Amino acid sequence: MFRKILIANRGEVALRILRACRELGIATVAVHSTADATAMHVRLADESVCIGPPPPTESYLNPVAILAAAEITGAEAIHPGYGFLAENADFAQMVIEHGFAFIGPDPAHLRIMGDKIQAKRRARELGLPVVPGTEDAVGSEEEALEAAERIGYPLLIKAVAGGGGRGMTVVQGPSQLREAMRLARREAKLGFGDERVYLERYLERPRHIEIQVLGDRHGHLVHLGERDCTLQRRHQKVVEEAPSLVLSPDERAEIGERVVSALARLGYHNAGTVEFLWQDGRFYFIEMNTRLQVEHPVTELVTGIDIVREQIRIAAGERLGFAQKDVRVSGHAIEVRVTAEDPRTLTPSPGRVTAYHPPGGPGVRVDSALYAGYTVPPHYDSLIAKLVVHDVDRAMAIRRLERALAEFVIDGTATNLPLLRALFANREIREGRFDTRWLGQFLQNWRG
Ligand code: MV4
Repeated sequence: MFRKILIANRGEVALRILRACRELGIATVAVHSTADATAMHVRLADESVCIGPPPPTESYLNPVAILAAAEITGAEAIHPGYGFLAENADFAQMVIEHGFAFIGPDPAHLRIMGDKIQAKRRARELGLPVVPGTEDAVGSEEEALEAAERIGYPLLIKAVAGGGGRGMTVVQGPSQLREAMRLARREAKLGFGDERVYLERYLERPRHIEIQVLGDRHGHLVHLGERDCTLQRRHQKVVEEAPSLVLSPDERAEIGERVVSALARLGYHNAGTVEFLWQDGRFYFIEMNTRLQVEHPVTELVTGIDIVREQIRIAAGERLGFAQKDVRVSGHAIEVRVTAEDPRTLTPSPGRVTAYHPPGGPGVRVDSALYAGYTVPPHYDSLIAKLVVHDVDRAMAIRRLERALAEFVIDGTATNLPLLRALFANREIREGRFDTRWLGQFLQNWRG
């Protein structure tokens, strides 16, 4: 096992990794920008190194500064967390070439899944269901019209270089296609510097369901069931839960087995998540995340498996200590993302936190790096806390979540707590009747 790990991240995820290290008896190195000198992850780590000024490109996204910090502190491994350099194949390769362990998958797997078209092609070759569409970028408008006849309408024109919901154009019928192609290519060129686009069947009311996997370096893979992350706003997840209301145990086992067998053929190891759109009983692969995810606690609560601990053990070459038959999903877990932003305008609201009182009690977990007196810096993501609850079933989990949301006090900075409270008072949310467009529509009418 490693003796010392450098954590190449900040905020709540840096604390999450730090906690896993401490429980494994591993010393920790925090890195931080000058804006984060008083941050909680710096306070809790055994050692810390300042790696640069506030802009991420000059600190948390600077591979040379991070490798230098690992070198001078004698760290043996680097955990990238999520965001920043977590899925950067070049960084992972540099880490390994400099003699450190990268706590994540192979750089080759980061590379494949980082390219949307290649990822989709690979997923199909590996036997995963994908959205019907073109296999490559489409060149001419004629080619697009021909492909569209095969795919059917409505369809989506997606920018090859897009992602996170950017660069998507809906086309209702053949009469709109030529004009939409011209527009989409122009926008893709302007927005991403790459005009290539491809076509996909448009799913109108999907749910977002993702499968969590863990695999060791000895070819042993398991899935930990799904998370339903359908409630998103501008492609940012707001609520995540497990299990999904729409899957039966048989359907869960079936998609899980398909994902495990696909990733086993790929030789994948460490933690990973395969994202699907789900509509009318069918799964359609959209992408794979080759990292720890923000919403991993939901899975930890229903399975009892510590995903970060397993990531570290796997990177150290240890074997998974359990088999698929040992994984049981029990009860129901819900996570909500608390952000420092005005929920009506979405404007970030950095500033000094004057009072901080997180909820507690049975079945309540708060992952946060906040403390009273802390000033939320303006340079980074607005996520300031994740509130995660676990209870025997969904109805009780919602009651517990409402109770916890009522206890939660964050003063000094605007947060989306009022929005989260309103959300769970809504009947359709309580009954689980929503799709990926639901939250956007709710917010158009919500005035706090
Ligand atoms: C789609 C889709 C419908 N049909 N693809 C948005 C983010 C990107 N990863 C995939 N996205 C979508 N792709 C087809 N063929 C609808 C979405 C989508 C969406 C997906 C997941 C969660 C929220 C969403 C909100 C709007 C659109």
